Amino acid sequence: MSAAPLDRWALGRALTRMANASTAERARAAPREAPRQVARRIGITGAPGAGKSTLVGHLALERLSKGRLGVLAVDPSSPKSGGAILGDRVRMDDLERSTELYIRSLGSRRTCDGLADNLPEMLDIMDEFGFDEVLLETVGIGQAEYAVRAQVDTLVLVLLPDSGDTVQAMKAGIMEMADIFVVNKSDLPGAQKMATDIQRIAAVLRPPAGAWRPPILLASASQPDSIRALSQAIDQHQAWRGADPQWRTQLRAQRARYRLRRLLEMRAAEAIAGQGDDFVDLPMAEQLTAVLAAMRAALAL
Ligand SMILES: Nc1nc2c(ncn2[C@@H]2O[C@H](COP(=O)(O)OP(=O)(O)OP(=O)(O)O)[C@@H](O)[C@H]2O)c(=O)[nH]1
Ligand SMILES: [Mg+2]
Repeated sequence: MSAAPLDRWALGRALTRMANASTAERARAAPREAPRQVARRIGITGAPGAGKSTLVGHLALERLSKGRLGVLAVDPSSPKSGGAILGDRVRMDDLERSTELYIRSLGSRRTCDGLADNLPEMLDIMDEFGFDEVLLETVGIGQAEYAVRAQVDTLVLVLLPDSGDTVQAMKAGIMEMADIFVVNKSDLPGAQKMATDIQRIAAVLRPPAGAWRPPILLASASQPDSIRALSQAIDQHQAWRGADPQWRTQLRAQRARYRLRRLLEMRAAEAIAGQGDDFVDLPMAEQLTAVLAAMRAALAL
């Protein structure tokens, strides 16, 4: 547990400032050394309306005893209140009583991968404020799973009972990325069939010996046992991860690369958009020179 009390006002301000930071400001904000404390990062992703917020709310109640807990919800639509973020089935008074819980909604703005623009930096801020764990809700819109993968230690993919076609469509890519599958709303028909479908696909993938084998769980907001089982699966995955001495170093390298790539992608998009009409008629080499010059200037390099 963190000793210093949580300064919500300072945290809120730091997150807001980072949410609105320009690319150049972000470049300056990159940490030079590893933070003293790194929060466990649990990603909860899945299709719109899969019940992610409701699940995150119940998980937050279940995991509050593990220390300072942050909930960040990347909301592609409008910013919502804390209550709406956590779905409509959780008793908010239980959560709000806690001084060690912080809930925040982040708009996904202009990014196409469904993550907030400055999410890596905002997660660093959570580390600085001594969080033990961060639950990150993102809407899975294809690329989102790839983007969120680099940001979290444990990725939970939330699926619905009645989406047999979706499993076919998502195929191996996303299946290989998730650490835990949850067939949510298992009070509705078709949950077991969905779980069996995932099992079949997972069996074909054949993970190498020693690899994590993602559990396939059924969950429902109305069944507290199912939330507890999910929470335990998260703990098991965290323990498995932590047993690998190389893991933290690899994770840090992976996140650093992702951060840089994202910074360059955003700046490149801005630099291209800022070129005049005659730009498209220039030879490619000149286009590149112009774009790189604009990027250098914007990043104040
Ligand atoms: N039957 C059933 N309905 C549920 C369950 N969990 C959530 N819901 C309902 O599903 C709807 C969507 O729930 P949310 O938790 O907001 O889903 P979400 O995935 O966060 O939605 P977005 O953030 O908008 O993508 C709500 O009407 C919930 O009441 C469940 O376990 N069973
Ligand atoms: Mg939600």
